[in-house]
Amino acid sequence: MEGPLNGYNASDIQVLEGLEAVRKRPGMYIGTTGPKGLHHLVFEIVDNSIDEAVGGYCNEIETIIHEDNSVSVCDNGRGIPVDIHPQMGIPALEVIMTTLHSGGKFGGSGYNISGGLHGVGLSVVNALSSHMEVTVKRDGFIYRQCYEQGIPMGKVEQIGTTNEKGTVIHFLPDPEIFEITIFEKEIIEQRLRELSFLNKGLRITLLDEREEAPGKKDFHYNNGLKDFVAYINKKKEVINEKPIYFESQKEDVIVNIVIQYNNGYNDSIYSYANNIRTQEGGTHEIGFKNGLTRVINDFARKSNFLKENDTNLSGEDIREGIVGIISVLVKEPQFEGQTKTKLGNTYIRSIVESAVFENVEDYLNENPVIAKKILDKAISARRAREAARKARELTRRKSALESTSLPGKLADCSSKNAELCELYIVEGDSAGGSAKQGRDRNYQAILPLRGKILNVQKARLDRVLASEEIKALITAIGTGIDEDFDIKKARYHKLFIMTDADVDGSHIRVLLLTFFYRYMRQLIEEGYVYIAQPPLFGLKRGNDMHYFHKEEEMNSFLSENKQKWTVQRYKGLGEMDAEQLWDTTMDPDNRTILQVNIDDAIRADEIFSDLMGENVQARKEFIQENAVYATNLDI
Ligand code: 0RA
Repeated sequence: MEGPLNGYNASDIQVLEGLEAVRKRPGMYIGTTGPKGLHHLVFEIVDNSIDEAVGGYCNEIETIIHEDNSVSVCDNGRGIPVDIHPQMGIPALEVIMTTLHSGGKFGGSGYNISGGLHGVGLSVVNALSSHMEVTVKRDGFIYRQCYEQGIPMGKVEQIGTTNEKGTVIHFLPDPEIFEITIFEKEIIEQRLRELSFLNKGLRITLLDEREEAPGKKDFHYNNGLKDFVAYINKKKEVINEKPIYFESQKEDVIVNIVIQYNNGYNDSIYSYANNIRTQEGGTHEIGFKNGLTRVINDFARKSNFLKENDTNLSGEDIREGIVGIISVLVKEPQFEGQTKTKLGNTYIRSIVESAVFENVEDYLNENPVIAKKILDKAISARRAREAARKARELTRRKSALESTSLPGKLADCSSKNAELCELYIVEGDSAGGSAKQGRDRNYQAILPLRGKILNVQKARLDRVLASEEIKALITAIGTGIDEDFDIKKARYHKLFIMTDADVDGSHIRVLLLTFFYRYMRQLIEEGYVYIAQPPLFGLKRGNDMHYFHKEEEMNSFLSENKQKWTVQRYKGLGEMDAEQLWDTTMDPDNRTILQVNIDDAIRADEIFSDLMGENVQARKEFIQENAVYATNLDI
């Protein structure tokens, strides 16, 4: 075969055209060239190894982030085939690495794992890497091929012998393509942990060689989804210690489900199709919900919990406090929806629904004491929901009667153009006063909050709606909450949480974020929510004033400017006057703000349980490094 290094032939040209298309429009294949797209490369490679594991050919996957931010993924699967591809006349390995094969995949389990978000393959990662190297151990030999920007730098070579098997893929993302080429360990770790929960028995390891003292993290769960649910509920009080768990297979469809209730009020349903998180739900999730609602009502009637004249429990009542994980494997998954994370195959619904019905029914019959607890919870959820509905109707009627019933404490801005308007939610009346004086009243509104707001993690909606602080917040923002929420009604497109830089301030901030996350999530998803960053230190010399967010920054300034400065340390917003607050924290030209983004629901749940639960140490640790859920915008 004539390689690209020594003259082109027809298949080389095809390859080059394919790679060029990927490099020209990377967004089409991996979504973005930002951090999300960068990490997608790792997941794409890992997914191929996962596919080997799903097929039963591999039980170990090693991931390494190297010092130069290149990544290696190593598995003990069958190894990518190296025999000559009959049509292309070159080794299958080279075909797999360099061509955008659409449709049917080579080998694997038959459950196409990489059918997810973008459905790209190894060749896409290759095209977007400045350097890539694949090592295959197979049939007694070790083979290797290297590539630059997807182009082979020579043929597949036999470089040694071995009695092992497997594949190692090492790649360095191309800085010409990506805005940033630094991997975040936590993002990779999160996904690897999730994958190992979803594939029980599989061992996945992660080593970050950039760390000072690198240590291998090992994810290996022999109980799969049962371990997953225990992980999610680890800080919660559970109602059924022994989770409801089953695996079933009908036709080609493999269904794995776990259910465990906690004493909270949220429902947390995590669904997966072929190991891909189906954020937008789909037929498997609908089948799950239908099956569960049917079986619980059925059981409640048979056991005389619901009397003849009682209406059925609603799905929502039945799901209060539930953590449910649904994982299905489907031969030809159809992914739909805006982000292609909604499973579309219609026949899946009834398969999951009847599996849930049968298996949950058995569980309830075998565990009558737990069954009673679950029914009690659903019935009290129903009662609370009734009360909340009445409370909500009351607020609806009230706002219909007095249409300009904005809260008295709100100092609104004069502009009515919501896109330009900003709401500062400020801790305490005194800081609220400074903010009111310092603001630009054209587009900045101030809402002072007094003291702690209610912890919505621990209260049902009826109590949430009874809180004055929360009512003021809801009316000021204008969107309504929960089922009534409508982002188009937002009166401001930027909401700033401005609290003191102390533990109370952090706590209030987290309470507000929890409230937004539970009842106005779209505000967070659409990037409306920010955290204001007042400085912690000020240096003063005559009229010269410098502000700092970090002590180190102040110290390095001091060592470069060895005059005599008066140091001010701001413990609370109240210590700054109106002008200082404007200059440092509210003036769009000078302020530093953090945009809140929470894309991972499991991580978010974990964070909020840490923060809102009883674990004080976890809370402290989190507060000290709360940049985890915020992106520094430095505007
Ligand atoms: C094509 C065919 C076969 C395996 C693979 C690809 C394969 C790909 C990757 C990617 C990462 N690790 C991998 N492991 C295997 C099946 C070959 C056979 O039938 O032996």
